[in-house]
Amino acid sequence: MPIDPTLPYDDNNIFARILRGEIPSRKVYEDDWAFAFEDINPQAEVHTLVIPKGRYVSWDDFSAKASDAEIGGFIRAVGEVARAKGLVEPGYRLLANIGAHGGQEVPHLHVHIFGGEPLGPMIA
Ligand code: IU
Repeated sequence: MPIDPTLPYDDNNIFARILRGEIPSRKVYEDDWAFAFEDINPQAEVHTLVIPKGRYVSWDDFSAKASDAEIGGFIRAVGEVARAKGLVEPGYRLLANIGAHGGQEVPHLHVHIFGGEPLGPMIA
């Protein structure tokens, strides 16, 4: 079920629990601002999720409420993950779903990194 991105942050959402280490994940990167792990249902040869450590439901509240340091740190981390996975050449795709029309299922901001193969025009 797509989530309502205007709802308050739920500290028990699954990605909050992954961040706290209560649920295992295939971690690929972590720094002060972000945590990255492999998607459990990959839609491409490489499908990694990057999440901020802060309590943000979606790109909407993140872009509105996060500090410049959080935003900068998170965006830099997304690039670090892509570089660490060797995706820069021949390229990759970033995606963030927001709310019902975006098809967002988990109420903690996540950026999908897709790559490792030529991608079609759209990917969920
Ligand atoms: P969405 O943008 O909210 O639609 O994407 C949620 C993603 O989280 C989706 O690709 C799931 O496969 C992925 N995921 C996960 O990696 N681990 C989980 O425990 C759950 C979802 I629930």
